Amino acid sequence: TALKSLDIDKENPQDVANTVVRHVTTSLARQAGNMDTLAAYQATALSVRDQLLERWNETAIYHTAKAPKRIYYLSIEWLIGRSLDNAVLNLGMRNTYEDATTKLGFDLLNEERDAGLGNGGLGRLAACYIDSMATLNLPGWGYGLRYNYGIFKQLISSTGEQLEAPDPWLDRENPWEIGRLDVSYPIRFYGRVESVPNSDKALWSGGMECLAVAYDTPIPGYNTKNCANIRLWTAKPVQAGNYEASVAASSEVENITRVLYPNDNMYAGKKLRIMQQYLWVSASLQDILRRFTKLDLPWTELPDYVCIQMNDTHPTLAIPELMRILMDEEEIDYNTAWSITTKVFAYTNHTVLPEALERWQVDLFESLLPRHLQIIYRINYDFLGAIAKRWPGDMERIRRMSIIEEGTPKYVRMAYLAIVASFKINGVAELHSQLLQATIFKDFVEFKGRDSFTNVTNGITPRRWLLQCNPQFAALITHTLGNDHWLTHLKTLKTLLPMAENEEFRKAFVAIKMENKRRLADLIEAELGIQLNIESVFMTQIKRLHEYKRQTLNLFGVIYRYLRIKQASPEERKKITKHTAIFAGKAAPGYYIAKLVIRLINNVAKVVNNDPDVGDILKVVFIPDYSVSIAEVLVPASDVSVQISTAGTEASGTSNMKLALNGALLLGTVDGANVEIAEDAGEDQSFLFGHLTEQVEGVRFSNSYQPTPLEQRSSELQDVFRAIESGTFGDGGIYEPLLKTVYEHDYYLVSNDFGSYLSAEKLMDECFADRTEWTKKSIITAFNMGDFSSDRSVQDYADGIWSVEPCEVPEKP
Ligand code: DL6
Repeated sequence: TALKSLDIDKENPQDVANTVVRHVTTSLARQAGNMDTLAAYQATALSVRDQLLERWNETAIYHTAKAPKRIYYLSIEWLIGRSLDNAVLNLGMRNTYEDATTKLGFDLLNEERDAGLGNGGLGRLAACYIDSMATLNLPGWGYGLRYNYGIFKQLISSTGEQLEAPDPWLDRENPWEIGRLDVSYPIRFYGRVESVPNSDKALWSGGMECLAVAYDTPIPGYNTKNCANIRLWTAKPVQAGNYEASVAASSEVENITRVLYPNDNMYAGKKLRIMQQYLWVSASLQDILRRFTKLDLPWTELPDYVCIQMNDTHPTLAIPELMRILMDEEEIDYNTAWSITTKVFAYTNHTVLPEALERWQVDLFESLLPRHLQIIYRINYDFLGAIAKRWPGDMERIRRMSIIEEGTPKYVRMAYLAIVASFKINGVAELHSQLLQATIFKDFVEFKGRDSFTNVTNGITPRRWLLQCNPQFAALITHTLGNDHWLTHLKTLKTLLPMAENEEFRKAFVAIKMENKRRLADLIEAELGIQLNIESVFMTQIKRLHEYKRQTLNLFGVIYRYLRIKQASPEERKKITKHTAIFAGKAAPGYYIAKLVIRLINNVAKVVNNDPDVGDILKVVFIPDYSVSIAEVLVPASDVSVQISTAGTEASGTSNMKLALNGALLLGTVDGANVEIAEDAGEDQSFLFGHLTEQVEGVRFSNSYQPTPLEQRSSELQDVFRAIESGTFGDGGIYEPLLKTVYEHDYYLVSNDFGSYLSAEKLMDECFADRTEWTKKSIITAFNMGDFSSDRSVQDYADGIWSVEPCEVPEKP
C-alpha cells in the first residue's frame, strides 16, 4: 500500500491534493473540513516528503549496490531556510503543488519556519553545496548537528537596540526530517586512558557516555532522481541503573545539542562547544566507517571509498578520532593509521581573522578527550621531527608551526592539525587563497609544498537564488533561451549578453525589478511602517554585523548624505539622487560594538525617515531578524550590492554573488570574491574603491603609531562624527565607544577609505541618472555570473580534491 500511495500522476493537481488531504486525516489526525493553514502546510510538506523519500530510498539502494567513492561534507552549520518551495521546484512539481494547494484554498509558503541552523555565509554555503551535490548526482552526504534552538530571533527595542529571543524551531513538528532512532552511536567524554604494552593501542574507559541519534533531511537534486542527505545528530542520555544519577546526566547530555553558538567569525572556546564538535564528528565517523565495513575491504582501501571535507576547523577532531578508532578499536599500528587518515581529509579555510581561528586550551581538552590529546601529541611529535630534519636548528620555526602552542596556558591549534593531516587545503576565493598561502599558512606551504594548497571560489545555487527567489526573471531567461538548461549550466547565461542592447528585453527586466522592489517595499511598510520610493536606488548591505564588514562605512556615508541634504536648498535637493539604504543582519549577542552599530542605524533611520526636509530623497531601513527567507525577498529587489569589508578581511562573501546574479551592481572593495565578480561582470559594471590588501598593513601601522587627527584623515567623516556627538541621533555619548574605534587605532581603515567610498557612491549616482545605461549594466552583471554557481564550485571540489564521480540513479532502476 505504501508504494501504491505514491502511485500518483505528478502532473495532476487533483492527485496531489488527494495526498495532502490523506495526510491531514492520517498523519495529522484531523478532519479534512477542519484544516487551518498550518495543518495544510504540514500535510503538504508531508506529501512532498513522500516524494523525496521515494527518491532518497532509490538513491540509497543504488549507491549501496554501486559502492562508489563517497564524499562526506562535515559542517557544524546548515543554514537551510525553508524547504517546501525549494523541494517542489527541484522535484519539478511546483506547478502541480501550486494548483493543488490553490485548489485547497491556501497560500502555504509563509507558514514554514526557517531552519536557521547557522550563523551566516559558512552555513548557507553548506546548504548550497548539498543542493549542488545532489544535482550533479555526486554520492554526497552532509553531517551536522540538530540544534533544538537555531540562530536567535533578533528583536529591535524602542531604543533601536538588538534583543535576542530563542528560536525553538522544533517546537512545531519538523516535516522535513526523519528521526532514525535505530541509527545511534555511543559517545564518551572524560574518563581515563591505559596504554597497552608493545602496541599503539590504548584503552579509553570511564567518564560520561551518551548517545548520538540520527535525524535525516533529504535534499533533492534539480531535474534528477538523485537525492542527497543531511544527517544531523542529537545528543541523548544512555539509561543508567541509578535513577537520580541518570536524570542529572541526562540534562548535561541533552544540553550538548541544545543550541547553536551564535558567533560568526569569532571563536569562543567554550566547553560545551568542544563537546558539540566531538559528538558530531565521532558519530559521523562511526556512521561513515560502518558503511565502509559493509564492503568488507581492508582498511588501507578506505581512502578509495571515503573523502571527508572539513568545512573550516570545526570538525578537525575527526582526525584524532579516526586515528583512535583505527588504532584502539581496529588494532592498526600508528603509521598505517596515519597513512590512511592523511588520505581521507581535506580542509577548507573560511577566514584569516585571528580571532576566528580555533585554539583549544590543553587543560580543557585533556579532561574531556584524554585519548585524543595523546594522539595529537604523537602527531605533533612526528611532525616537528620532520621539520627539525628539514630545517635543523630552526627552533623559531618549530615554535611557530607546532600544533601545540606553548605558553601558559597551552593551546591546541586546530588549523595546524587540520593542515598537517589533510591532503588538500583550500581557501574560498582567489584573493583569500593567495593570502592564506602568503600569510597565516606560509610555513605550511613551504613544508607541504604548493600542490597541497588550492583555491575553490565559493558559489550559490541558482535554483534557490534565482529560480525560487526571482521566478519572473527566471521565466524571462527561460523564455528568451527557449529552455531551462541554464539552471544546471549557469554559464549559458552569457549567451544572453546581447539582450542588454534589446529594448524590449530591458523593459521586461525593469518591470520585473520594479515588481520585486514593490514587493519589498510592501513588506517594509507592513512590518516597519516606512514608506519607500521604489524609484530610488535600493542599496543593500545584508550580512552579519562585524567591524571588518564595515556597516559603519555605509552608515557614515548615509549620515554624510543626510547632512548634505539638510544644507541644500530646495532647488538643489531636487537634483540629488534618491537613495534607500537597506541594512539587515544579526550581531553576536556578546559583540558590544556590533550591537552599537545596529542601535545607531536604527536611530539614524528614525531621524532621517521623519525629517520633512528629506522626504523621499533618503530613507534608511534596518530589517530585523535577517534570515534566508528575508534574503529571498531582498536579493531580487536590490539595485546595488554593498560589499565594503576592509581589503584582505572577507574571505569570499556570498551575498555579493546572490545580488549580482539578480542584477545588482557591486559597490565594493577589492576583497574576497568581489575581485572575481568585478572581473567577470566587467570593469564598467562595478564601483570599486578603497585601499588594497597590500596597503592595509602600512595604513594600520600609521593609524596606530603615527596617529593623525581624524580631521586630517577625513574631514567629511569628522563632520559626521560631530553630528553624532552633538546628539542629532539621540544621546551622542552612547556611541562614544564606537566612534573611539575610528578616532584611535581605526584598525579597519574606516576613516582612510571614507573619501574614496564617497567618490564611488558619487560615480554610482551619476550612472543611475541614466536609467537605460544602468539597466544595461545590471543585465550584463547578471548574465556574467555563470561562474558563481555552486555547481561549478562543487564540480571543482569533485575534480580537484575529492576525486568522486557522479553516480546517477537511472530513471527506471
Ligand atoms: O566561505 C563562506 C563564508 C565566506 O563567504 C565569508 O567571507 C567568511 O567570512 C565566512 N567565514 C566564516 C568563518 N567562520 N568560522 N570559523 O564564517 O565563510
